Amino acid sequence: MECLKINSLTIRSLRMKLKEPFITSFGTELDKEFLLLTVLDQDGIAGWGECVAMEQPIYNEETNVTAKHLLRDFLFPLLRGKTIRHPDELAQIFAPIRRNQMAKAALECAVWDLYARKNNLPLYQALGGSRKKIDVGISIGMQAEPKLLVRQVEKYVHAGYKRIKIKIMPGKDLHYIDAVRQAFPAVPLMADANSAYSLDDIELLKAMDGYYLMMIEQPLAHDDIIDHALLQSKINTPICLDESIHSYEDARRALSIDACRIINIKLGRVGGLTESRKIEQLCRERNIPVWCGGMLEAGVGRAFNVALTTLSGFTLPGDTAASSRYWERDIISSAVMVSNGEITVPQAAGFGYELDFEAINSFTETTAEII
Ligand code: OSB
Ligand code: MG
Repeated sequence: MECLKINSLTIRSLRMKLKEPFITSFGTELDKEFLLLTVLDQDGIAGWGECVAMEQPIYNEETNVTAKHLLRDFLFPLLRGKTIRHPDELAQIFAPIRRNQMAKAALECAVWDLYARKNNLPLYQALGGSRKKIDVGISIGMQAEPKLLVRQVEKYVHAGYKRIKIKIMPGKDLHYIDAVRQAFPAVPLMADANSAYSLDDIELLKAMDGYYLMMIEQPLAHDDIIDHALLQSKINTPICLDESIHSYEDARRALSIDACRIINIKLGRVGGLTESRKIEQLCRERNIPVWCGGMLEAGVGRAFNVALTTLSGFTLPGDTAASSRYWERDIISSAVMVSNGEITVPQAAGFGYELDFEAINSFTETTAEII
């Protein structure tokens, strides 16, 4: 395979309106602002990436503004003009820059896409994945009352989603879970707290054992694994870590103290596809199930999640729902579609979907070319 040399980066900033507000314990998202990246190599071939940082630093510390700063002033200057044989080399190239995983991941994904296109391979095959279809679940935001949540769950169960995730926080937890369980006694169900609890809530968290949840996601602090290990020793429900895992090393440490029994892998949170693959392999070797999390991605980011989920360690349905669940119109065509709770993995080279340039242009607020 010939080498890659990246000569330019274009950063578009897009804004897309969500069909419905998405409410979690950390805030309400009404629309989605994100960076769409295009790299060009020496032959003028393009690779695309989507940055999953949010507008505000409320899920992690990054924002679209910090990601753009890192990309323009630090990450792209390290990459520009370098001879790349394989996208795995980017981890070394970016190593001098601490953290800023979502900014790194966005550029790394663009290079993976380019690499796959140059090799005429669908991205999932370039990653070593083999599934032709992936199982998916859905993450439902908080609702004003339990009855409304049950109605939402009903809609998505009937649409075929294979696992239902609901968001919880203090004051909006047991009675919501109870209402869903009464209406759907057997549905694969889990709850995501986005770090809304502390060890003071241990009795309440123990009470969740009565609802045979598949897992509880990130109940305690975003930067903790010690308290999670203590909590896991006191409850039967498996803990799944999201916010606490930023790298392979974080995953290894968390598993070594039994701080979780499941890991949600978000490629943005861990710095890219290469790091995601390392975590997937570690977990597979230790019989720890993983699944692919989501950040309300538009089509390009969603396509990377589809490709990642084809790796064999992704044994649980993830949060990669259909484009139509979030957007009136996505930036790819066709959109990501879910049928019977499954997404058919696209076979075209690169991330596998066509870009809808008309849609991209209509959602673009600013464009910066960095050469
Ligand atoms: O905690 O998994 C989370 C969305 C934004 C930030 C954090 C999270 C989420 C979701 C939605 O749960 C997942 C999705 O549908 O993309
Ligand atoms: Mg989560």
